[in-house]
Amino acid sequence: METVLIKLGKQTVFHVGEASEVASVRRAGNELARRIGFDEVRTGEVAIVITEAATNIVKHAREGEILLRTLVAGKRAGIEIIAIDRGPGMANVARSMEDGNSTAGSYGVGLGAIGRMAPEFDVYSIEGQGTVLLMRLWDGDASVPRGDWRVGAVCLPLPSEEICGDAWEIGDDGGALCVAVADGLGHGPDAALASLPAVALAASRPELGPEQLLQLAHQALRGTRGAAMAVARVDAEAGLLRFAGVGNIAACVIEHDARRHLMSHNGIVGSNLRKVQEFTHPWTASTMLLLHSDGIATRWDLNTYPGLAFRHPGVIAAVLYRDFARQRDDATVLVLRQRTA
Ligand SMILES: [Mn+2]
Repeated sequence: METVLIKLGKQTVFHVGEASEVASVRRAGNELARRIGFDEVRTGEVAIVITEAATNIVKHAREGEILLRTLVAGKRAGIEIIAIDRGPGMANVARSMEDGNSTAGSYGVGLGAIGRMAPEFDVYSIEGQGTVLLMRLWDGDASVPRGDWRVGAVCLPLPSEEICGDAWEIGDDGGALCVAVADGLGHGPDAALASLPAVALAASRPELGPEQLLQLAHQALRGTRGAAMAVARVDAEAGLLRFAGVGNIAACVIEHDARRHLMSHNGIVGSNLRKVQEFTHPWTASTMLLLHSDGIATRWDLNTYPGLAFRHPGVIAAVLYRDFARQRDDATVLVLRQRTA
């Protein structure tokens, strides 16, 4: 049986702007790989992928970020590496990746190596706007665990904080997915004390609908600072999405180039729940669900990024984080769609 849902672990961010920072993110990747039981060969590949991606950033974009997290798919463990920069980008990614075509010292030299090491690799690059790379490496044989869903997420604390006050979770009740994003009031550890238990309910009680989950979270969060929270239930077989939100979590469904906003009511889960209202929306194999906290500005438009909607959801999340994070708050972007091929 194939794994339905690939679990994404907590993310860490590394600034990359000089050789010593390339070395520290490589060390962190090494430690992560060993901790989750990668063998020596795979650990070495993680180090090469991180080094190439980070070196590209330093050489061509001057600075950027690398995001690391662990992955779990059934009995298999993996590592996700996302590289983000606002550098010169590439005019033609496919051509840049062919080793024979990359001029010595160009971005493409590193990409060729990364493509050979990472069985899952996606790129979004626009000339003059920068590049986002997503790589996933897995333990065991060369096969790649394939879920029925493709999930991408960035969830990071504001730059001065260690602990993220935003949280997200996906639960699976065997038929439908239950997706929750919460933003604890303010930021830091006390915000996390509200957001973490709120989204944990999506994983522990995925069979509940959005409205019930918000009511349950409201009870669970009494005595905490409270949180903004949005819950979506996606039933692919029934072709239906149910949604309810309280407070400032932006949510929308994107179908081809049309974006439909999903409405939340004002209030604070845990202290002031005036109204919870469920909305429904048709769901098709090409629908994309996108949720983000208010650490991301709302003025983004996927249509201004040619081809981005076709990239891996993790690449989409990283591009929006790069270009719209407000920097003064924790930031979360969650993107979900069905695997079609
Ligand atoms: Mn916030």
